[in-house]
Amino acid sequence: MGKRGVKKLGRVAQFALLGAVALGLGGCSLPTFGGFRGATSQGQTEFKLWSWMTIAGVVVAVIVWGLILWAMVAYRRRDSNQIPKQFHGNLPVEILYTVIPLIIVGFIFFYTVVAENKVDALAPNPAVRITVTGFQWGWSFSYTDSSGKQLALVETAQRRPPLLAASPLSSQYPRFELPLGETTQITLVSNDVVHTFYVPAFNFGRQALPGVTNRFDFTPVETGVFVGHCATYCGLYHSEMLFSVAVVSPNSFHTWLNSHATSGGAP
Ligand SMILES: [Cu+2]
Repeated sequence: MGKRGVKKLGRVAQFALLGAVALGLGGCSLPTFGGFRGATSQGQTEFKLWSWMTIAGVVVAVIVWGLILWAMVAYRRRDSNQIPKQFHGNLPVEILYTVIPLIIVGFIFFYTVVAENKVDALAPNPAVRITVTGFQWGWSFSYTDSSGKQLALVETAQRRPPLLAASPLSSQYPRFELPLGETTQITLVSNDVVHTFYVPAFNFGRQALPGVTNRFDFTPVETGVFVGHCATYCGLYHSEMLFSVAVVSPNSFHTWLNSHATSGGAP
């Protein structure tokens, strides 16, 4: 590698570093790289992981593309009669390109485990408990107290669904509510086959498996109405397994809960 080559290489590294620093300093104005910022604290954790992994990927890509370009330009054929020096094997380089990816994968593994532990953490005393049941083809959202007694119920209208193909926000699909800033624990089950309860804006999806109970928490950090759908093909009307979730203030939430109280009454 000539002096000029080293200088050019230094410049490529500088660009990569500058890019990473600019993105880092951008803070909350980080581009989303096609992801959602996350309307729950769990979703935000997932978004952070996604962002840093994408930034790391971009940095690696810039370095790799830079090196390829540099090699193409610096070592292009100048003399049509000259054959490049022939050799094979380079132990230090081979060790380097084995060790660096191993370190990168180690980092990704570590931060993924940390993020998933946060996302999967269950609050000991959630403010709200909902049992979500997936069935062919719809959802039921049963609000319960800590003893499992049902307080309120929202569910897909019982019908052999003709294809509505309406927006998930349509009143023909169920909408359940969550209180802003409070933790809701979801108990997810399936009545028949495998479904996936998926809310893109929460950066969260989990399978509803027959015979298995999945539990997870949502702590919304943003009010709004967010669409959700089944994300595992589960039969003819899979595409009709739509719903929406509204995040509202705790006061409006309790008013809403009372208006949906099942006989026996909400608190
Ligand atoms: Cu489904």
